[in-house]
Amino acid sequence: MFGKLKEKLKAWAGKISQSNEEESASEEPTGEKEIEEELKKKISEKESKKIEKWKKDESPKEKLTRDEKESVKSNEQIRAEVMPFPNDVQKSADEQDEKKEKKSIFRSIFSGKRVISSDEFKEYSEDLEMILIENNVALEVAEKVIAELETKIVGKEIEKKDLEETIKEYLKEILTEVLVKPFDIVKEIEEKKSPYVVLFCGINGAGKTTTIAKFADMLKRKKISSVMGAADTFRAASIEQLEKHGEKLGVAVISHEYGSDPASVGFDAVKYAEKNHLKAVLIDTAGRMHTAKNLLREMEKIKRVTNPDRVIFLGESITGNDSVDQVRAFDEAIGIDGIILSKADIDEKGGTALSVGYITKKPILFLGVGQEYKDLEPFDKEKFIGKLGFE
Ligand SMILES: Nc1nc2c(ncn2[C@@H]2O[C@H](COP(=O)(O)OP(=O)(O)O)[C@@H](O)[C@H]2O)c(=O)[nH]1
Ligand SMILES: [Mg+2]
Repeated sequence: MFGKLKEKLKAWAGKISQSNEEESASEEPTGEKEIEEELKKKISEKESKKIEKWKKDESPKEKLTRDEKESVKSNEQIRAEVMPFPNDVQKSADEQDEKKEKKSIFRSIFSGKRVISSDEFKEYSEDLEMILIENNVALEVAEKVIAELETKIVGKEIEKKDLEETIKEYLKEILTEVLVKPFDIVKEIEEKKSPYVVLFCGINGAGKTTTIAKFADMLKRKKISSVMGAADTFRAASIEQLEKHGEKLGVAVISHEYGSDPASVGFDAVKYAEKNHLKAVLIDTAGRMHTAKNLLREMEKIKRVTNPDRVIFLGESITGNDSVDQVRAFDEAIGIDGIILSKADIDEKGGTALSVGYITKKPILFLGVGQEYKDLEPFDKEKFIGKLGFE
């Protein structure tokens, strides 16, 4: 799961820190010329100190003579004191080794912190934006991530050796903030005295019917009773599909004929649960087209009639921007409380979760991770971010 985005983000963080390593290395006085400059600076400091001392001296004898001046300028001597390696570059292996050692001393003096400029960041952030967008992160979410990262790193002093880790840490923080913490729906069901109604919405093929069956199974394993309402009265075989799950799971299914009013199916399911003291009512719905006004109107009516405790949007994690458009349409029309993303098992990218979560500011509650009943995983923000490569 999500291997692609993980790899790309890792590589990106590595790239930006590597480039800084190269640039900062060129600032260190590692070359022959720079070392020479550094020596000159030290030599002239020594010289002026000596001259100052002589100037202070009252005895004329001791005054600075031409010869003495000459001797002061005998830089070779001072060079030997300050940095005893030869002026003429000898090519012998020993001398090369010695030089390397000297250079590394200089490097350790000059290494340390690094500041990333705004221009430098912009150059790399274009790459980051592409990586995010290619991996199903919606443009506005990618832009937000980049803007936040920019405020965190541009102009700040960061230890060079920690740069890659620091960037990764910041990205982790930002992505964690993008996602809303999920509420505990199972606990809510357990605690409610009357039947707890969950209305599932989403377009055809998103995985609603399968997920409702998984959900009923999960509740059953926790000894929580439920009933499923087959309120998708439109799609061929949808009622039979849910009834088959009901039989397998030993969970009751309320259904009417095809073409009947979905709201009345939902209503009957709630009545059935009240009468039989069941804890949860799980209502399946049709999802012809998320843009079709009549579907959304139909959903509004089901919502009004069944008065759900939670409306859950079902989206596919593999569809990226389509899921973003869908979740927005359903949220605007009926208001959703949470999200379940199916097919995470076949999603290499991972960006849809970030997008739908950020766009709606609603939590992702579960991920569908396969076609079996057990394949419904509670969504764990930290674990998800970890899977994106930020353990
Ligand atoms: N791999 C995988 N397939 C899934 C998952 N959830 C649902 N499906 C499959 O997606 C297809 C459509 O599911 P369905 O429940 O009928 O969608 P609905 O039209 O929204 O009710 C079916 O073939 C399911 O088996 C999942 O988490 N992983
Ligand atoms: Mg269905």
